[in-house]
Amino acid sequence: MSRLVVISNRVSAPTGEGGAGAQGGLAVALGAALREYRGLWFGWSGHRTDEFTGHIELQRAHGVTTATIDLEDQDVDEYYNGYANRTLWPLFHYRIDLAEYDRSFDSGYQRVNERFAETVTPLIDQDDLVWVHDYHLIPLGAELRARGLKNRIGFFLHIPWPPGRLLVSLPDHQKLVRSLLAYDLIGFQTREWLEAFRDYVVRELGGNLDADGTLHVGDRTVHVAAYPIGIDYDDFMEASRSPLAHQACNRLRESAADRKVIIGVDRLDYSKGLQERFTGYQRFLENNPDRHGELFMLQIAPPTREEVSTYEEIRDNLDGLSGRINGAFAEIDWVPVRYVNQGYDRASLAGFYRAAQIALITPLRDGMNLVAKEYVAAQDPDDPGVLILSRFAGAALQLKDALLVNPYSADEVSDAIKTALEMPREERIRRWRSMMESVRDEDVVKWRHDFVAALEGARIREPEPPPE
Ligand code: GDG
Repeated sequence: MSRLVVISNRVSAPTGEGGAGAQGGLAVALGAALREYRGLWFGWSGHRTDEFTGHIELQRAHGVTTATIDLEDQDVDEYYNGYANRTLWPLFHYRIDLAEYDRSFDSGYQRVNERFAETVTPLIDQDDLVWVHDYHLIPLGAELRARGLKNRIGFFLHIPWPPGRLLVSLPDHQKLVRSLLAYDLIGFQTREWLEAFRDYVVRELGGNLDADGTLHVGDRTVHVAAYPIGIDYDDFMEASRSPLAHQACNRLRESAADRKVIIGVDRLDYSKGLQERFTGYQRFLENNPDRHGELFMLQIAPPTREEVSTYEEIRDNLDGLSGRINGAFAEIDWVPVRYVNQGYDRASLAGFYRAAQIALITPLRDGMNLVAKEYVAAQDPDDPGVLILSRFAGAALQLKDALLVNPYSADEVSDAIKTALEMPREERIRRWRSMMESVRDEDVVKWRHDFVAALEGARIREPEPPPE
């Protein structure tokens, strides 16, 4: 079996059960993938240094070797807080209004990708499979090729791929997309993002598409496909049966005192549609005064990317909005919104999910959304809760038995809350069973097996002829 080298922006050292550190969806998914393979995981340590040295910190924990490098301040500002999170993240989530274009971001992004390539190349053996993750590292494959790597290299995009009409607003968009053609395999979360990518390559780069979905552009052949990511089902089920999960479930149930709980768990990010969600809930309270006191909303939203100003703004807005809703509707013995800005360990989250009769997960755009799948997995089979899910999350294509809503419509969100509250138990069970089947069968193990098998099968690059 080939060794697997995973390269992503950040490396979170795999923790034991319920690791509070592994908060991002990517970290959760990759920790699981690497435990099984004799994996090496390379990326940024998250630390800053005065001057880039290329020093690699190697560690072995829980069966995974991690190799990390520190980055300079300027790298972090231009690459991570700049091009990745001020330019690509908003653009790829269809928010061209928030995307910032700045040449220094562009050059910082390129420089860090070169630094990654330069440092990781000596760690890669001839037979290794290389799997690069996400929008931070799009040009990395091309940089590895430029350093002579002939290995099979795959790329997986965890976030949406935007429609061509939006992508062309990115200066040098062709250069960025062309760099992707250095990979042997490119994976997307859903068919929708896959098709948007193919359309772009055909229209803008003059590519041709085979009947089996292979793309040809000039002398390059690239396999492209959708691999929907799932949760680490077995691991999550174990966490959800732990004493910590039971304690958390009881704690929430006791504090709810027979009131129904509507739960939301999201990184504090504008793509997650939190303001729209609060507004939808507010509409529900306005339309249904008879139901006040019967329920409350628990929104858990740990802050992220605090160095990017849009994230500060969303935090201020949500503080204001939750305060206004509580100010307008609270009674001396009832508060309609519990808004919590801290993270919890995974087992506790599982307990909270189980105690909640409704999950309200309404991203405006989301590559997949693992919280929706975790909520389903945590339910009591005899008395499951109802999942209200945005139709713009990748997960909506699999969880078709959720109550699917347009997150921009406060009325639809409000109606869905009412429907969920009134849904008979038989219907809840029927919907839950069908969703649970997909969560169980299309889990992270299947995701990584499918991707790695496709990468193993991807064309082995012909050795270049020796120089004349
Ligand atoms: C990106 C894409 C795609 C959240 N709060 C806490 C916590 N979490 C965990 C959740 C879940 C994960 O973080 C979030 O995953 P999502 O998929 O919902 O969202 P992103 O972070 O935006 O992830 C997304 C994903 O990559 C994977 O490909 O699905 O579309 O945007 O697992 O449970 N975990 C802990 N404490 C918290 O407070 N421990």
